[in-house]
Amino acid sequence: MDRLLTGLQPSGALTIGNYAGGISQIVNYQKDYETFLFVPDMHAITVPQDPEALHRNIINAIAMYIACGVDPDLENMHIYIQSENLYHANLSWIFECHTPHGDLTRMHQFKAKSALHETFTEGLVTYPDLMAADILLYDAKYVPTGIDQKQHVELARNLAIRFNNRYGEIFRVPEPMIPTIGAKIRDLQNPEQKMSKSTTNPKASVFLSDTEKQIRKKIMSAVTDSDGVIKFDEENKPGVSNLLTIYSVFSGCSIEDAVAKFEGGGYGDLKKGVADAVVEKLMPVQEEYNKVIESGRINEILDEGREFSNKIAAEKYEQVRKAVGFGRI
Ligand code: ATP
Ligand code: LTN
Repeated sequence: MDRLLTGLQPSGALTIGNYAGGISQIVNYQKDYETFLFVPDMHAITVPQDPEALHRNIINAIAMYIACGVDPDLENMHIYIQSENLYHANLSWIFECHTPHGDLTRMHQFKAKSALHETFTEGLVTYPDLMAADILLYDAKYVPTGIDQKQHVELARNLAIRFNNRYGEIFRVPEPMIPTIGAKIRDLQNPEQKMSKSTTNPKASVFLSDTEKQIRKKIMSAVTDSDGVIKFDEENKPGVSNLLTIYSVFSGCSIEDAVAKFEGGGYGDLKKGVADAVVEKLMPVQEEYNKVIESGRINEILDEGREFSNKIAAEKYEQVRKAVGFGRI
């Protein structure tokens, strides 16, 4: 079975963007692949985190994956926490020593995040090397993500190719798996930007854990435009196109069907339709979430994931260690 691998940072509560770009793809493909789904807590500390909140976000993320339909009982599903597997950091260091600094500072995400603060950590620079280690340790074939992570997966591909050329065939070259609809859900208040879980504007992102009232309020106050026409045109009508995209992701219909359903009507009706679709999907997810938290199963799931991921990663790391000449023969 080929492998799928992805992670969603526990840097806050998960958003409908994280659902569209990451979780829903895992749910759709989990029966066809061996799946490695992990919480990249080491990535989260590239920007400051409150330790208590970080612990909580990690567990809540696992419960939310399962509530959204990730099936921990599948034999080929492995759910784990990045920091519980020390091989990620070890391989990341080796990758840092094989990556030109300029390749890292050229990354879109680095540029965007480093611009938000007066100073930034070295971890924010080397973040894609850690992400490459996350992926390449497991010979993943596909990496399901939103469009924002495509560049990082490309860096991982390049590292794999360069490493293989220099040291012999060690890594499988992974491919990004980007959804055709929902690869970039936009910020509701600033549709030029992607929706993000660590936003500071409380109206910008819909969280999977929001109440029905919050969801409706945020969607009804989404920024659109003033021409009053409902059509899909991401460049000229990003706000309206975003609403159509969210409708499509949450109702399961195509963009064309979404346009056909709402065209000719007002933006108010479109927003109400989008809010209904999101509420209809998320209310049962939230009920399931509470059940998962109460079930007390999360530790057992994570123990299995830690054991399994460490076993696979240890084998790959041993190959790398020998190849680069570390330690004793
Ligand atoms: P942060 O605000 O902390 O950077 P984030 O909301 O951008 O977080 P990540 O943890 O970086 O989320 O991303 C987890 C997964 O969700 C990745 O696969 C990413 O591509 C995807 N994703 C994030 N935001 C969106 C979005 N707005 N639309 C589609 N996919 C998204
Ligand atoms: N960088 C990703 C999270 C992430 C990831 C990964 C995704 C860390 N390691 C490996 C896919 C594969 C993000 O910020 N969304």
